[in-house]
Amino acid sequence: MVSRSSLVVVNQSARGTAELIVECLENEGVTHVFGIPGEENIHLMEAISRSSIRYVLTRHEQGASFMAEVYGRLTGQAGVCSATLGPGAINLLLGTADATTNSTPLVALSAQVGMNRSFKESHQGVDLVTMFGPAVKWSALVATPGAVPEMFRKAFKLAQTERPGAVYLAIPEDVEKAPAADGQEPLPVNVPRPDEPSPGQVERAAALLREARAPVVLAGHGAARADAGPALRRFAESLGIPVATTFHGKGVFPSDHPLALGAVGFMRHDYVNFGFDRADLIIAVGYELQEFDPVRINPSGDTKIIHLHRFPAEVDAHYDVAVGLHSDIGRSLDALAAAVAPRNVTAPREGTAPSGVAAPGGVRIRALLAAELARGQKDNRFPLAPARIVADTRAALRRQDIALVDTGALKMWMARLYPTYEPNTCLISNGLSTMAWTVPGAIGAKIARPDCRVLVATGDGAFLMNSQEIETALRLGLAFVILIWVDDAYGLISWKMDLEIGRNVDTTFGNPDFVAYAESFGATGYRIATANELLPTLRTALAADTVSVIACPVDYSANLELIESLGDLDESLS
Ligand SMILES: Cc1ncc(C[n+]2csc(CCOP(=O)(O)OP(=O)(O)O)c2C)c(N)n1
Ligand SMILES: [Mg+2]
Repeated sequence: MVSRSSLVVVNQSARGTAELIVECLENEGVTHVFGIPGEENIHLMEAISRSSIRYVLTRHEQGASFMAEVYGRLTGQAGVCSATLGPGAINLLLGTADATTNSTPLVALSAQVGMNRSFKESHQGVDLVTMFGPAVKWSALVATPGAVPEMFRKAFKLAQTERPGAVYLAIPEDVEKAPAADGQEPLPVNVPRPDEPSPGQVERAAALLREARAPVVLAGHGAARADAGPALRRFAESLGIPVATTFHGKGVFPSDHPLALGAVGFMRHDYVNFGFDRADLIIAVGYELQEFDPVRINPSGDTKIIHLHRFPAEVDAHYDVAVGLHSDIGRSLDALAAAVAPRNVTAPREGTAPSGVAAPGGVRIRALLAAELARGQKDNRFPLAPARIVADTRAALRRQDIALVDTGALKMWMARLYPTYEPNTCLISNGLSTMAWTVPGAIGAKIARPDCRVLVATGDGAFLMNSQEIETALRLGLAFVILIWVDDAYGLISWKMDLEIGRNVDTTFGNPDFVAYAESFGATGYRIATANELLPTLRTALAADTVSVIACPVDYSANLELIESLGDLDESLS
C-alpha cells in the first residue's frame, strides 16, 4: 500500500499536472470545488488540499453540480464541480445541463480513463466528452499536460461570457499524474468589456417606441445578470412603461413598484398575460426564449418586438424582432430612453398607473395579484392553501434574503405570487426545470452569500431526491431552512393530468416522518399542524443557526380553483 507521505514525495519531485490545474483554478478566482473523488483523480484532490481552494465533499455528484450552479448564478463566477470518471461524471450531468439551460456559468471537471487505455474496451470507460456535448457550451478532453493553461482559461472564459453556461473538461488519469511541462503557467484573465449600443439601432428602436400606443417591457434573466435593474427602473419611469418579468427575471424590477405587472410563465393565461394582450410593442430586456414560449405573450405573432440583449435572439415565429440592440443592456436602456422624445408622462404614484400610459390593465393586474395574496394570508384552512404558504414565506424573509424554489406545483404558486424586490432573490430553474436542485443549491447560496438568510421551498417529491445534502450542510456549519410543501404526490403532474385528462394516475406516494428524518441528521424538524403555526415556525427556523426542516401540508385543491378563476377573467381584463 502506498502511504500518503510517499505520494507527497512523488509530487514534490516534479510539478505535476494536477498541481498546474489547481494553479489555473486559483488564477480564475475559484474559492470552492464541490464534488466526490474517485480513484482516478486523487492527485487533483491532493493538490487542492494544498491550495487556497476549499474542497466541499458532497453526498452525491448531482448535489455538487447544483451547488456549483447556484454559486455561479449568484456570483457570476463559474462554480466548479468535480467527479471521478464514468458513474461519477454521469451524476454531474444534470446540474451541468441545468446551468447551461439557466444561462449560468459552471465548469464541470471529471477524471477519464487514461490515454493508455482510451482506445479500447476498458473498465468504467464511457465517452464522456460526447455525453456532455449537447449539455454544455464546450466539452473537451485534456489530452496532454501541455494544453492545461489554454484549456482552463478557455473553459472559464466560455462559461462566464454571455450567454453564460456550463463547460466540461475530462482529465485522463495518466495526464493528471504526469509531470507538467517546464515553464507552464496559468494564462492572464481578461474580461470582455461592455459595449455601447449602435446609435443607428437606438434611433430605429426609438422610432418604434414613439409610435407605440401600448408598449410593455418583458425583463428576463439577462437583465439580472447585466445588473440592469437601476437602468430598467429609469427607463420604465421616464417613459411610463409597465414591466413584466420572466420567472428568472423576478426581482430585477421590484414587485411593489407601481409599474410592475408580475411574472410571466405560468401554464395558463395569468393576470400578467393580460398586460400583453393589448400591447402593440414588446421591449424584451434580457429575455431568453428557453424560459417560456413567446407564443404565450404574442399569440398571433404580429406584436412588434425590440430585443435588448448582449446577443441576437433565437428564431421563433412568435418572436419576430423589429429592432435588436446587442450591447450592454443598461447602456442600451439609457440610450433608448434618452432618444425617445419625452412622452406625456407624469411620475407614477403608489398604486396608480402613470398618466399618458396605455398600460393595459396595469393597475388592475397589480390589484388582482395583491388581492389573491391578501386572501391567502387570511386563509386558515388546513392543510394550508398555497397562497397562505407564499404569503407567510414572504412575511418571514427580508427583502434581500434568498428563496430557492424547486420545480413542482409550488413553483407555479411562488413564481406567480411571491413578491420579489431584488434580482436573484427568488431563484427558479425555468430553463431545464429540473427537480431536486434546491437543497444542494442552498449550500451554494450560503457559500456565495453568507450574510443572506436562505430558504428552500420544495415539494415532497423533489426533497427526497437530494435530501442527503443536509449532512453536507451540517458538516460545513451552514444554516438554512427547508420548507417542504407536503401533498404526498408529484402534485404538478396530478394538476396537469386533472386538467387535460380529467383524472390523475400514478402520481401519489407515501412519505417518511420528516421531523424524525431531519433529526436523524442532527438537523431540526418541525411539523405544521395548523395554519397559524407556519409564520412563527418560519421565523424561529430562520433565526436558528442550523439546518431546519419544516413539513407543511398543502391543499392543492386550490390548483384547479385557480385555473377556473383565471378562465373567468378573460372578459373583465381585456
Ligand atoms: C428530475 C425531474 N424529474 C421529473 C420531472 C417532472 N416533474 C416536474 S414537477 C414534478 C412533480 C414535483 O413533485 P413535488 O416535488 O412533490 O412538488 P409538487 O408538484 O407536489 O408541489 C415532476 C415529476 C422534472 N421536472 N425533473
Ligand atoms: Mg408533492
